[in-house]
Amino acid sequence: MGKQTDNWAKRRAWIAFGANLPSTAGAPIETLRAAVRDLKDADLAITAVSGIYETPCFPKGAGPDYINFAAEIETSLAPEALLARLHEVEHSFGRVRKIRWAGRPIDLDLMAVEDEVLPDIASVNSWITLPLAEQSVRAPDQLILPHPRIQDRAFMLIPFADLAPDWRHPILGQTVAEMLASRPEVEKSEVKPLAGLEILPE
Ligand code: PH2
Ligand code: MG
Ligand code: MG
Repeated sequence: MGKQTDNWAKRRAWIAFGANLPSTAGAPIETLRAAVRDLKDADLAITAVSGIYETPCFPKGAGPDYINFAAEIETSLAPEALLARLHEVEHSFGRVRKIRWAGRPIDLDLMAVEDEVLPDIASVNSWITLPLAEQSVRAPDQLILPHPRIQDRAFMLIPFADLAPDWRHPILGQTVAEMLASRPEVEKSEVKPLAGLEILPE
C-alpha cells in the first residue's frame, strides 16, 4: 500500500517517548534524541517537545528508571501509517517486541491523534477498563486511540500536559490537566524533571 497521504489533511498528534535500557545509539537520552531526528520527514513535522523526565519503572522494581518525554507533531500520515512509522523507528534502534513491560531501549507510543477514537468507542472502553492483572498479559494487536493508559500514568500525563493541557479525552471527557490532577501526589512527585536537558524540535 502507498503512504495513505491522499485525502488526509495535516493533523496534530502526540507521541510518548520512553527508554530505560541502552540502544545501538547509546544511553536512553541519546536514543530518544536520535529518534526525534529520524521521525522527521516530509510527512511528519515535530512542532514541540515537552520537558524531559526521569521516572520510576512501571511496574515498580521491574527495571531501571525511564527517561520519558512527549512530542507534538503535525502529520499527513493516516493513524495506521503513523503507527507503522513509529514501529519502524523502534526497530531501527534494536527494539525487539517480546515480553510485556520488559525493559526497552526505546518505546514510541501514539497517545492521541486529535480527538480520533479507533477502532470504536466500545473497544477503546474495554481496553481502558481492563483490570491491571490482565493488562500485564494482554496487549492490543491493533491501534487503539486514544492510547488506553494515558489517564493512568503520570509519566504520560505530565509530558502531555507540557504540550496540550487542554486536549480533551474524547471518551472520558476530561482534559489532560484534569486527568493529571486525579493522579496521586506521590506518583506525580516521582516524575522528576531533568534540568539542563533539551530536545529541540528543529
Ligand atoms: N513504559 C512501559 C512500561 N513501564 N515505566 C515508565 N516509567 N515509563 C514508561 O514509559 C514505561 C514504563 C511500557 O510501555
Ligand atoms: Mg509504552
Ligand atoms: Mg509501546
